[in-house]
Amino acid sequence: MINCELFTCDAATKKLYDKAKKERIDTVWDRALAMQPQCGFGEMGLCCTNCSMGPCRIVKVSDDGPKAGICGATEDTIVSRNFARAVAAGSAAHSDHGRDIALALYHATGKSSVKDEEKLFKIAGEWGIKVEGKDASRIAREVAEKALSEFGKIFGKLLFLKRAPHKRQNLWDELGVAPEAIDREIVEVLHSTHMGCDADYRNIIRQAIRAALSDGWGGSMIGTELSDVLFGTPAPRKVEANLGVLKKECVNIVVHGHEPTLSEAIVMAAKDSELLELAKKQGAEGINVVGMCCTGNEIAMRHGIPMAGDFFQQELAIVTGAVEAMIVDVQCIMPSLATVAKCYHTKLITTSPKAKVPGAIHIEFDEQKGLDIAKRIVKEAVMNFKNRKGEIYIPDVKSEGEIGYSFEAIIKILDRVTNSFAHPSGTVKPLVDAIKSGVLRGAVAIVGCNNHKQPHNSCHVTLAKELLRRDILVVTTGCGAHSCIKAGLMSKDARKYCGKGLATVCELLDIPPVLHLGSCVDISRILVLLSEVANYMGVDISDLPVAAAAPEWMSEKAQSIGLYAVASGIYVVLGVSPAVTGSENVTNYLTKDLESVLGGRFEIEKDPVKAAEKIAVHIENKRKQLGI
Ligand code: SF4
Ligand code: MSK
Repeated sequence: MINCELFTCDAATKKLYDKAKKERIDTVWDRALAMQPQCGFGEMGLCCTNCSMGPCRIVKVSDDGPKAGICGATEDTIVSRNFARAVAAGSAAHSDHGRDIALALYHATGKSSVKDEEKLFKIAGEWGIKVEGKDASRIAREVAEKALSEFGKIFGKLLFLKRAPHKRQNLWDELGVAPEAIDREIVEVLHSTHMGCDADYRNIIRQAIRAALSDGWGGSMIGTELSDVLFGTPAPRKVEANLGVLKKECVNIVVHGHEPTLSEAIVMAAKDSELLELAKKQGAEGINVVGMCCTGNEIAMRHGIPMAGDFFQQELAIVTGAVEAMIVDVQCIMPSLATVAKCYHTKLITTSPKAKVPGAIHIEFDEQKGLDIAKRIVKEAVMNFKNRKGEIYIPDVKSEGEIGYSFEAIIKILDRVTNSFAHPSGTVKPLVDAIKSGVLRGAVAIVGCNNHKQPHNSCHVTLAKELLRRDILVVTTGCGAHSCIKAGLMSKDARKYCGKGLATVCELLDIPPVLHLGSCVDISRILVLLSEVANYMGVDISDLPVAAAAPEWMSEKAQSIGLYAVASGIYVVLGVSPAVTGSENVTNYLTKDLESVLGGRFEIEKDPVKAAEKIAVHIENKRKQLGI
């Protein structure tokens, strides 16, 4: 059995892991232990299954054994192909999310279906869509059409690339990595890495970069921006977090996955008076909707719905015995949920034709009948309340934090300071001033998942605290955000972890030192913020004293994010190595050589304290180069 003291720093996780063991439920940690030792070929990226002559694997640990695949593919070719395919899959996931949001906007009718008209008009302006004489719903449809054409247009580059600093755009053009159509970039990775096609690792990574950029500056950005148009641009608000947000006396519904279309409808349905009445008739005090993983971020930011937990807590939510339904859509949904749910009364409800799980109930979601379907799903949960069995245990562990710092919200906060000094509003000037003066040394994005190869939550939290004490502001998304809010880092009280400079900035702006920017697709908000700062300073993103870190990442999406961040000029520290170490050339290319090409590079550092040290050195170097 696992000593969970060593595997997580989160109190609720420890308590529920103990319950799971008592009830003989296997969790992600138990399966990881059973998996040891993991395949060394796979871990180094040296196994190829791209054709049926394989699988082929390259032996590195001794002089004996194959040094090339049956077709003659070298370790460089095999490793880079595997990496590129992972990036393409990650880009596909984010981008398909973006496409679904664009489709939802396209089908949305009526004026009330647009929650942020200002953003709608802004995007329309950026994309050359005339707005005069048209109502919001017509403009929304035209914006949605244009967004949808970004996936398959025949000619021209992605429209959102224009948001990047000019120097960055020119560099992408020079290098031939400016993406054209999102689907095409992903298809080209799959084609060029097909058996007997591209064998040059640099060229394979070049195409992977195009696919990754089409995620960050394409699919993800469309996902974020059009979600804001449809559901509202987040603004700061307080929420509670961790599994202690479940309520014993209520019907508990956990919404888990990524796309806000489903979760928005569930949040609305749970307020329906008939369903509330029905819940009371079943003996419940009410209906308690909580969010998990990125869905948790989405509905927390827009509705103040509690953030129940991160990727590694999904099974444990069911282990409480208090969850009537776990409703999922796409991405990061462990298939094990069906097995765990069977041991309790929980109904696992899948909703996307792209993500069905054997053993789950499937109720397909359709945005056009969104509320009706959501009510049906919520009713399933309500009627399940009386079926609770066994011990109900909700750990009394939760924290509170401030979330919802969209780019627009940050600008509004900066305006408060700007206005008090009678400077022009709507700019990042106060932020730039703080960086230039050195009160703030720089900023780091801590993003990504959980991974059994790293202690759960503690890498995110340790890294964040190490940065804060060095006067480095932290922004966060995804499951990194869950870690930080659970550890209390999104409360104003967390200023106690900051150096003097950062504490002063936080006090002046009345913000916590770790800013929540949203879900995984919302890393595009960070790209927008960095571009704005770089443009204001007249430099490129790669010149800024900033970095990114994914200390506990696991998904293919994280590999795409990492690569688009590097290609945008950012130093990216990974706590878990991607499967590239089987090729010295590919590893060196990603962790060293790319810096001279793109201004960004990967660093692999498992230890969060050492990662913080490396990031601080990088930030100070950038400051020196800027002469500040
Ligand atoms: Fe082996 Fe080459 Fe086929 Fe890969 S593509 S499985 S290396 S023969
Ligand atoms: S949900 S991709 S585990 S951050 Fe976006 Fe969390 Fe990673 Fe999924």
